[in-house]
Amino acid sequence: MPYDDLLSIARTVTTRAAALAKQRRSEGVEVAGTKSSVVDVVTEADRETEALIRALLAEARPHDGFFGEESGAEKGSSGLTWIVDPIDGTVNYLYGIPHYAVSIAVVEGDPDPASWSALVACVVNPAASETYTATVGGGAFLGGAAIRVADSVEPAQALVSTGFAYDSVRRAEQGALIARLLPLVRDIRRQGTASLDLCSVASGRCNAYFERGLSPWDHAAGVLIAREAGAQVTGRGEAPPGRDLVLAAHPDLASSIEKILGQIGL
Ligand code: LIP
Repeated sequence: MPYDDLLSIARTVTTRAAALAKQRRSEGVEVAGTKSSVVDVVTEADRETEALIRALLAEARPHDGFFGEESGAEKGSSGLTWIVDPIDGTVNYLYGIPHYAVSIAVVEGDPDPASWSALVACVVNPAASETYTATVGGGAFLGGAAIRVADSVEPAQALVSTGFAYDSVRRAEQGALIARLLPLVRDIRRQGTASLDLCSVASGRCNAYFERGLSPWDHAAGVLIAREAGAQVTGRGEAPPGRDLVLAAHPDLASSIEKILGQIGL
């Protein structure tokens, strides 16, 4: 397969980083700083894990670019860029909730979700010993098993996952929207880790996921995994998924969910 080498590197690096994150979690985790708000935290483990990923990728793929949550971007010369969230689900990680992941994707083109082409993705939840992978055109996998989105359902039977911003004003708006959505669907899940939310749609554990305000590293890998599992993943309408909106669901359900979200004020 054309992307086997990249997939092997992605899996090895993500797995090693996830093992480090799990080890640090077992030793105890503290807040090392805050970013956009007092509840948008970073831990030393975030920084240490990204440094490990950066070093391993520099050794394996010295001419590729890098774009990580904690240490920013570095342009490469190969046309490929690694999009890295060293610990997605940082608040879960801080509290010891076993639902966080190392998320790594390699993309072709500019490191801009509006235009990049994702080639390979790997998301590892070390607490659950689960590894999701995908290559473009090669399908999506949980461990060695191929995964597919759940069959389409009516919105009233849809289990919908979402997430909220770190900004309290945005959260008030998002909470009001969820109050309007809740009676229109089966139920809501707020699991706290965008990459795993997208993997939940890919593996049929949720029928749909939507969130506004995500950073590129939050969704880069999960979008490819969900798409390769048969999900439609977009922004609004035909727009690509990005900071304005990420919406993932079975193609026959996605348009109904988007219509409902529009009717209730998304
Ligand atoms: C998180 C996302 C989650 C979102 C949180 C936060 P982080 O990323 O995975 O879906 O709801 O607000 O953005 O900050 O843990 O890397």
